[in-house]
Amino acid sequence: MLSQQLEEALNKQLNKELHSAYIYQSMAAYFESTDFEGMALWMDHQTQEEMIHARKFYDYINERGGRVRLTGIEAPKVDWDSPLSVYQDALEHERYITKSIYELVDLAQGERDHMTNAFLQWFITEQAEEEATASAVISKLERVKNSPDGTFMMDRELAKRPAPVATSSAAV
Ligand code: OFO
Repeated sequence: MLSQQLEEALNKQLNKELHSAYIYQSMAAYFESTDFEGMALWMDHQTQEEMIHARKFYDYINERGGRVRLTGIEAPKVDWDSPLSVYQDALEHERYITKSIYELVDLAQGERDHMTNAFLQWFITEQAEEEATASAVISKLERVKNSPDGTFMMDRELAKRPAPVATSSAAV
């Protein structure tokens, strides 16, 4: 059984994951509007990944006898100056999510809730990957930022990102 404090914190994280999906879908829409179809697809796949994250929290709260409570999702930003600024925002958002996961881990460890602590370890590994992926795209976009041809080639490269595959529900 989850403590009330942990149940609330996990619900907040579930909302943040849905918000992440919303942010990435808005980034995809921006890329659609500026004809960067590869980056739009990349962001669509990132959106799907965030929905998988949200689902893991949803299933875990239920599995531990908690109650999922969905709340309103904050409206995302809709416009950017360039592909580079989109990915910079993505990295900043991922760093914020990493911090949020760390706080959850601290809470679970403080309560000696080893199951929740174990559940959250998957997200720590995932956050390392999410930050590294966004950083790698930023480095490349920085190199080609004054070259329309280079940016177009990046768009084609980013189109190769495969769709995510859900592993299992809460018990990754
Ligand atoms: Fe982007 O990792 Fe979840 O939120």
